[in-house]
Amino acid sequence: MSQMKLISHIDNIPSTPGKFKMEKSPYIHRLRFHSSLAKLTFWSFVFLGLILVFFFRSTTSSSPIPSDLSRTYSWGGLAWEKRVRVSARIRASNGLLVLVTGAAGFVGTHVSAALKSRGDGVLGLDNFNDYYDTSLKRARQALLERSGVFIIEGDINDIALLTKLFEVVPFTHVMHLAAQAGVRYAMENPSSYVHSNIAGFVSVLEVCKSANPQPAIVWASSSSVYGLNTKVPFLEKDRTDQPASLYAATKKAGEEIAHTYNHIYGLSLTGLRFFTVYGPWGRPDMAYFFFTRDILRGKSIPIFEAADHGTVARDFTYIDDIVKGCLAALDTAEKSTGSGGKKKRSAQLRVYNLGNTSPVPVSNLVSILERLLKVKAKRSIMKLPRNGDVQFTHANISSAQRELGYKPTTDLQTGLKNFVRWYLSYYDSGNKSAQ
Ligand SMILES: NC(=O)c1ccc[n+]([C@@H]2O[C@H](COP(=O)([O-])OP(=O)(O)OC[C@H]3O[C@@H](n4cnc5c(N)ncnc54)[C@H](O)[C@@H]3O)[C@@H](O)[C@H]2O)c1
Ligand SMILES: *C1O[C@H](CO)[C@@H](O)[C@H](O)[C@H]1NC(C)=O
Ligand SMILES: *[C@@H]1O[C@H](CO)[C@@H](O)[C@H](O)[C@H]1NC(C)=O
Repeated sequence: MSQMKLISHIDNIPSTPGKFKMEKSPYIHRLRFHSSLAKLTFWSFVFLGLILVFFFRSTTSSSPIPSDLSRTYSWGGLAWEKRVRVSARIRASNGLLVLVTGAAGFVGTHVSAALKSRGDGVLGLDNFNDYYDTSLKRARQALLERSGVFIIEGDINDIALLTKLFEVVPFTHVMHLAAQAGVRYAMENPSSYVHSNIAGFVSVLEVCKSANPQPAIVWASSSSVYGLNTKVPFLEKDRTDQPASLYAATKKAGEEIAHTYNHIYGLSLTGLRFFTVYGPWGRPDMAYFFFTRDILRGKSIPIFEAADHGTVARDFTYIDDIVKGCLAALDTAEKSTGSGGKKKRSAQLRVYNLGNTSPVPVSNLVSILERLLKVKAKRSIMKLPRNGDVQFTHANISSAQRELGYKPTTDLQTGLKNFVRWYLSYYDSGNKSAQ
């Protein structure tokens, strides 16, 4: 590490040496001390060694943070490539060729199935990390397999794997949904957010920029980028510079990174700010999901309220509406304009809110669940902790409406009814081990 510091100190030497007090910096003394040729050679080797160590660490670790740091994936081979090709086969006359990252996830599964069923070629990618019950991810994988979608098991940070996939299939689109989600988990495992939402996104963009032809990319940002904003409804052009969680900060970083890759390499990029997505095959870490579980088990559920008994509300958006928005974003995406790492002209850069435009207080969500489950909830009212959750979200969706034809049609009652029906059949049909 001291080599790094040494170099940055050398960079900091001003061009007018008289103004620079050398005595103040111990590193400059060391520089003088080490200035013999032998010493320089020695430090060169140390430095080279460090570079090699970093290089190997970054190429061999394809570890799926959350918890299992040692896992690596095997991929490749003729049978594997054949499965990739079959999964990516287009059946509709003007079908797209889409790589879906995070395909074993909640939104990824629904989007993959919808693309496949309308005749697009679809290939999934997911690292099946254990942030939540992996058996649910496996069950979604089985569901997709039945409809002909193959999910590659691998990490979006694995550039060799991504490059290989683009060699086998000339994807026209990437639907990038792989991410570390969750607001509170960011305090437990901050590096998983950096790994998947920042480093992983950059890997995806690096490979897309080098692909020939470059694909258009649609990716999931989040309503959480609106952070502590109080002006509602949230509009795309509102400020997004006061995130309330590391999760939100990494999604905001993603939007800036998207701008850069669009600007330099001509990648067509569309960010979708999802607002609290719910529905069948949903995420067990989200309130509507674990409220359902805990109500059925007779456990008390925490209902947060803001200061002065303020209501906490969410703009809950049903999964089918989100899927329509994702497909419309793919269908309206213009081609990327770069090749060989250079852009030919400016490319499309978009960001849209995908919400439902009707925030519902969390206590109403619980009342709806009570009615659907026919069980009274044990409510325990608690202060909203200041660790990432914001008091309310509310989307202005007029630009998605105008440019994507996005129009949510499912209200919370109807959507939760579908969720509860799924939940009961998934966990109760000989399956009491709901997690
Ligand atoms: N569900 C929501 O309410 C909501 C709201 C706003 C934004 N989003 C965003 O939408 C996207 C999809 O969310 P979701 O609810 O389906 O979450 P999810 O956790 O169910 O799906 C994400 C999937 O990505 C995979 N993944 C994570 N890191 C990976 C990596 N490094 N390499 C490969 N795969 C990796 C996970 O295994 C998981 O299956 C995410 O980007 C999320 O941040 C979701
Ligand atoms: C039921 O849940 C368990 C554990 O969550 C899981 O292993 C299994 O795949 C599920 N079974 C079905 C039929 O969905
Ligand atoms: C949503 O934003 C548009 C501008 O894009 C504005 O005209 C409209 O009034 C907003 N809607 C609401 C409900 O604030």
